[in-house]
Amino acid sequence: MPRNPRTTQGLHAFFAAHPEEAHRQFFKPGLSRRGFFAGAGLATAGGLLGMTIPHYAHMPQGLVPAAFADEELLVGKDGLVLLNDRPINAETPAHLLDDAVTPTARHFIRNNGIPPEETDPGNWTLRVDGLVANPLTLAISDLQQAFEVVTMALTIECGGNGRAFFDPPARGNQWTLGAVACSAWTGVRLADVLRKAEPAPGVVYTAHYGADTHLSGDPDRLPISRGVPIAKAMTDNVLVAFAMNGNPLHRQNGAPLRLVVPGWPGSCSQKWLTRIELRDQVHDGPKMTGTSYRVPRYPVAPGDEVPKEDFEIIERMPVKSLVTFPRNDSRAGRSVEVRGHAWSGDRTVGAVDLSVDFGASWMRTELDPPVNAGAWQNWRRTVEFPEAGYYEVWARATDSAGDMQPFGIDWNPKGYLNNSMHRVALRVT
Ligand SMILES: Nc1nc2c(c(=O)[nH]1)N[C@H]1C(S)=C(S)[C@@H](COP(=O)(O)O)O[C@H]1N2
Ligand SMILES: [Mo]
Repeated sequence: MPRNPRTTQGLHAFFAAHPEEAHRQFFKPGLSRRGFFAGAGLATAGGLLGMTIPHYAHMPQGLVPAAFADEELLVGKDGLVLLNDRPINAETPAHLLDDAVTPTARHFIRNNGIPPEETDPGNWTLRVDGLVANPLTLAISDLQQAFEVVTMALTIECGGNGRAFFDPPARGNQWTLGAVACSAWTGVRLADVLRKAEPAPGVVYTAHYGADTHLSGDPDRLPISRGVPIAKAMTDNVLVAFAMNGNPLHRQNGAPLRLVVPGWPGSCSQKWLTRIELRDQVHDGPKMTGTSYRVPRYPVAPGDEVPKEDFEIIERMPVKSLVTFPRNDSRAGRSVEVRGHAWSGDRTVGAVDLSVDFGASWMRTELDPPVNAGAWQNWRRTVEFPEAGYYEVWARATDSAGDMQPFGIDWNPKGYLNNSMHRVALRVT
């Protein structure tokens, strides 16, 4: 194998000798199509592309056409930007989050491991055990029969949404704005399920387990297992969900069963859910400890080293808003309806204000109440621009407790909780 395969030297030889590895090194996204294209002759490849490939003779065997690179990984998704293909992580551009309720095709994907292959809802069971008097093993049909089925619009935001704007940079997926969504989830209340299992006195925390596998392939390692304090788990907008926007869950969003814990880091919302354990201590599964989904308990200066024992678990997500129209760096006339969403974990948003003069003055938007607890709130305002030229639209939400979005980031080592204002560039003509 060439020592440094990331050069253009030897590409054809590398592909010929080690097609799988070559593909991983040269053209990461699209790896999963490799097998499909390997051995595809000119006619097949051309047929798939809908036209001939004039330089087919020079095309390495096994090379996935860039035209298809992200396609298979993001089947059923529309316009998502792939940040990583192993594990799959993809975010939604802000202007594609314009709908009041996020369509499944535009719900971001955040995977820590490899989703399960077997996701037949008829064969799925959820185990509820640990510190309970009445351990349960429930099929999805049992959940549907034993408990009230509810549908709620619920906001899921990744704790690392906005990490890309940290300076000095923070390691991890470089999410910009689009690791957030508010789909309509159908399922049963986690509280009802836990009550049936009869939690014993002394329960303090849940532990969530899913069927995805660790990137290492080691069956004894879990990619992620997080939990929440029992009081949060008993909140009546925490769902065990089997449908999303009226259809079965999308494979990448946890099919056939997942938790939806609105307002807290998305990592609490275990996908491919197989087990909930009740514990008499704070859960210590993978991604619960160390610096995962944790922030320093006190403000730190950018770049500061913080001792591990000074980190605490992130609970509610902070107040935030997103401008979904107009699209960043677009052109518009002198009158524009600016709109978007706002949310604040476990709270409601009291106001969203806009500035088009770099924060010198602010104007209030029309803000809807949440359709239910845990849903983001939609807002809009028609803005008249005094003359043609370059403007920036800044949006700033304030929540029911008076917390207001900052101009800049409160830096932390792992790049969590970035709720700084969204700025949208607009060229008024
Ligand atoms: N089993 C399992 N559940 C999981 C994850 C995962 O990797 N495996 N990722 C979590 C994280 S970090 C987030 S932000 C949300 C994202 O949900 P989504 O992919 O449906 O948008 O799922 C959470 N649930
Ligand atoms: Mo996340």
